[in-house]
Amino acid sequence: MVILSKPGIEQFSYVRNKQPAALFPPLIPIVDLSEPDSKHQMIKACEEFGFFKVINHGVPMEFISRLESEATQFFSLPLSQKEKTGQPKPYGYGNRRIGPNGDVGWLEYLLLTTNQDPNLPTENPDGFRVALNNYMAAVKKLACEILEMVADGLKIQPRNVLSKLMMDEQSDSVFRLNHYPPCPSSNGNVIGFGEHTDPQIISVLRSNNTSGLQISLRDGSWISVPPDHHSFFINVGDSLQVMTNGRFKSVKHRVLANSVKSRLSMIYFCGPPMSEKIAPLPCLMRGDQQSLYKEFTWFDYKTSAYNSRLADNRLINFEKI
Ligand code: GA4
Repeated sequence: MVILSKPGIEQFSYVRNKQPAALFPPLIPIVDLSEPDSKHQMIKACEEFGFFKVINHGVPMEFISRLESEATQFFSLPLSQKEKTGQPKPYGYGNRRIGPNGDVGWLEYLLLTTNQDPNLPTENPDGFRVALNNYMAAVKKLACEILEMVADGLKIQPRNVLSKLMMDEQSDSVFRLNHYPPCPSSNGNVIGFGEHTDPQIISVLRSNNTSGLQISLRDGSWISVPPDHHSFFINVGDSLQVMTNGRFKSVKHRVLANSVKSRLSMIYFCGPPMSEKIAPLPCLMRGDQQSLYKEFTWFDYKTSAYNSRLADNRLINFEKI
């Protein structure tokens, strides 16, 4: 059994004013990459939800299972061993504390940069490293494919205008393994990871078959995302919201702790190089349309994000008044 370090359960956040589940909640959009129409389905999903599920994604199941098993082994190590990874400043092993500004959640995690070999204090660090590299390479390829389909769907050229940011050697992408141990006293309302939007372009998430992920709809209501360990889930991040001048909206999401089962998720956050200007793509601007946002780089946005609390609206400081 995994014991999380302090703070104790009493210091955790709970979902307040939990609404009764809607009788007919909208279905999460599913994009089948093997279908000819998938790019249009993607655009619709990004506009309406900022979120969709991807099937027929081409990521080999063996890469997924291998990393899941390495991650499970890592999280089952004694706390003192896991802590040898170093604190997440910003990369390392984290337990309950999220980010530098006082947020806490019912989870432990490993936060890694995608272009440096991590320091892993396990018995077989090479096995874990190979599993991470295989998985990250396959998911990066999937992310690039999705970004190229988005460019096609938006009729923008060249089609690698977004994916090239990820292919760049300087791309500031981040990888995260989250482990949410069961929270027996939770009643399903303890916050595992508090509500937030992701600052990056898109995030590619895969989890085991334990529920917990919820997304917020445009009317502010929350819906649960049924888990599916064979599929990937894509979040539109704040940077893509800006690059589409608000046509896509970044999706607010959160994770609730499960009272019985462990949840394990793996997320690849697609970030641009630090010096990249984050601005509406000129080819998307019609006539005399103006940018809704001030000029800024990914470095500016990331710096501001790391000074914010999880639930803050981070884009508000970058909007033109
Ligand atoms: C949210 C998306 C990614 O998980 C992350 C998170 C980061 C962290 O956990 O250190 C942040 C959060 C995320 C946004 C606001 C700041 C920074 C925690 C936090 C309170 C790795 C990221 O890039 O931004």
